[in-house]
Amino acid sequence: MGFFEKIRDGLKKTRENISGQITQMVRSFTKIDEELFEELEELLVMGDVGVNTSQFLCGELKKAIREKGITDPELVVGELKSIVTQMLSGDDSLHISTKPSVILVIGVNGVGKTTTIGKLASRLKAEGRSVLLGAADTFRAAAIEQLEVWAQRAEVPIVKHSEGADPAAVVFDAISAAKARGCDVVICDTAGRLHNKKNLMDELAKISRIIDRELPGCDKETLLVLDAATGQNAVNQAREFQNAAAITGIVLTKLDGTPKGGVVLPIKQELGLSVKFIGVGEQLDDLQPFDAAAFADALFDLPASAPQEETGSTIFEKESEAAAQPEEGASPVKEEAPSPAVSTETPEKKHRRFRAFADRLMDRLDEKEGVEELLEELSRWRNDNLLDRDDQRLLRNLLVTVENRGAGR
Ligand SMILES: Nc1nc2c(ncn2[C@@H]2O[C@H](COP(=O)(O)OP(=O)(O)OP(=O)(O)O)[C@@H](O)[C@H]2O)c(=O)[nH]1
Ligand SMILES: [Mg+2]
Repeated sequence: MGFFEKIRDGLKKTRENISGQITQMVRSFTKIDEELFEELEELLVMGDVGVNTSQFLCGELKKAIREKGITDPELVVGELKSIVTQMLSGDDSLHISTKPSVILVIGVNGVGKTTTIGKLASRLKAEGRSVLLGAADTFRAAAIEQLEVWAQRAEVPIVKHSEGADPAAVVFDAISAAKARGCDVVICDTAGRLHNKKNLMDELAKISRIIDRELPGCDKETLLVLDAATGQNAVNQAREFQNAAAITGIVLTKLDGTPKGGVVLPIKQELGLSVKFIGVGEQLDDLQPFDAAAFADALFDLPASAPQEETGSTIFEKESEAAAQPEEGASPVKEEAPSPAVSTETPEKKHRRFRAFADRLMDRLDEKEGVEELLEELSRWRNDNLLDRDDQRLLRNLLVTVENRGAGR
């Protein structure tokens, strides 16, 4: 699979969640008006873009549409795409030119730090750099063993101590070994315990002091790894880590399989941090350097430079067509094409549609089956501020029931 295909494939769910919904929404409008912008903002917020960034995007979009005199709603998505591309552009390359340079990989438990290090080592090695790993997550023995497995896969040396050792001492030894062997890059794993603990800050500060003392003036990258599937929570994690370390870039993992990839936008816009790599799978070659234009292309449709599909239409168009003309035997959920974003809907019709949804959800909860697929729709209803009072009460009950039965996220 090529570079574009990998990203496009990895962003499939996010694309369906954001641009798929937006395209469907703008098609229900015949002119560009305030209501369209309101619905757009709502869809962006639901696509994990965050309130502030969604407002910012809509503001920029309004400006562009006014300046260019655009009146056709179908052109809105293209404009949005260019604003997103511009917003995501910036310095996304690794600065590792001194020999050796150091990459510290930080982040909370389970976000994909160790996996990312394995993939990154393999990538840098393929580029002709000599890499050495430092197992500075000494919190548990399994962490060291896991990094060893990745070192073998990437075919790079590793420096390790035993469980419970001082992480800064591991970094010291890794730097000494890299100097002795003439390595280009040292990549250090770190423990992923709670990010708001003072001991983590102290540990990172101590590691930084060792690096500065042993390699004064070296290029140092501190990459914060965030799990895209945690959505807005990833933004909060980044905020807290910004207080603990001088982050130079983000690695956003697990973009494959989550519809929450829109979180890349607030990370850039609200925190001013560049995403340098994205993780789109668990294999050695599933780490991609971040490219704003390619990302926006994959998020909105096919890249202009990529070969066209056999039919000549884009995947994106195919998806929209499929949504417009449900196949025979398609699931009942799809046939109803639920979208609170139908601008011409009367309150009575909305009420009926919501009640039908509530019935369906209760049935699934009773059967303990297929609830997951309805959660997205539930969150759309939660953001619908046009429900009447009774429906709002029912919605609150539904949310509590979902929570109590452990069906929520
Ligand atoms: N699908 C997918 N899975 C990933 C990706 N990156 C990491 N994972 C998986 O996420 C899980 C956790 O990854 P680790 O690399 O162990 O995470 P960590 O941050 O080192 O975790 P701790 O050492 O426990 O703090 C593993 O099962 C990985 O295979 C990715 O981009 N996509
Ligand atoms: Mg780890």
